[in-house]
Amino acid sequence: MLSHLQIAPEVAAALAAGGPVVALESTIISHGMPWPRNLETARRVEAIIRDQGAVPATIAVLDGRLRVGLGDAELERLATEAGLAKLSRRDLPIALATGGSGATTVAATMIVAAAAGIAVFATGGIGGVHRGGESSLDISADLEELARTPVAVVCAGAKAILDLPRTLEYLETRGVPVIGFRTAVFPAFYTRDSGLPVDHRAGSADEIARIMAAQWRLGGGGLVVANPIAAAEALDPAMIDESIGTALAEAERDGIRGKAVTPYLLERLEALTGGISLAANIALVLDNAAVGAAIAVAYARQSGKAGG
Ligand code: PSU
Ligand code: MN
Repeated sequence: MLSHLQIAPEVAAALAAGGPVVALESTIISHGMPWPRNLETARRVEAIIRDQGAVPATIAVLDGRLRVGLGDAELERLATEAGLAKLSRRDLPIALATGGSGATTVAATMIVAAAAGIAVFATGGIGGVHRGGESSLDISADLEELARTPVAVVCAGAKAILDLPRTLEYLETRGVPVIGFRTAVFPAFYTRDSGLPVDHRAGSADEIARIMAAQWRLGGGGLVVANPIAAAEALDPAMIDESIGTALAEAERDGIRGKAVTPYLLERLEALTGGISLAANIALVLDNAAVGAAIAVAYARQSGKAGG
């Protein structure tokens, strides 16, 4: 796999110096948001991470290469190319061997980040157990990846298109710590409170960095760092619940299955809320980038001290 890894010079230099780097996924660009807000957001996320003193590393597979750190032309390609593949863990070997291209999900981004030596990854929301997952077995590969791959994933929880109680049960079973960043409850993406508790409320980036280090000294895998959407940007729960109900019914009616389910639901939700959900989505992604950068800075500082 390492022979397919192509790390941008700026990212490689930061990693070699033990400096802070934040990985970013590309499925959010190609399948999670519409043009042109997707490209605008991808650029703003990178700028916010730089402002906080860290180096952004957007991850994708381009022409059979695992790319870590993209230039503007590549971001634009991800934002505009029609029919770009969505790549999760099982799709990576095929893309590499056939010279394929695609956007990486949370799971695939974690794999590439870990291979490059990046400890922190910021995104919008993770995949999870879909509603009805107890019979369909539609459970995102993101959850298995969190169980095995040592990367901290900063997110605004998971969308309520999913079965959030079962998602958290699954993470507990697979030994994934779920840390609230200044919250004691798991956020539900567009809203701050799913009504479900997290394992621990962390008050600072430093505290999260210490938990990451302890997790990895224990030989553990990933961690979920749940950062709720800002109160001023959060959506009305009743409004978003209704749209989610409609989107789920449409997916059922249209017989959507497999990896098409999540992009379908995201697109329908955006349309059903008339763009309100997109504004919230962008706001929370930008905030997760800032928190991810703060954690990467804290982790790099602590690792530097620990390593002498
Ligand atoms: N949830 C969102 N926005 C997204 C995704 C999930 O709110 O863009 C994307 C992420 O890339 C995530 C993927 O890893 O969907 C999960 O897809 P699946 O359920 O097919 O594993
Ligand atoms: Mn699925």
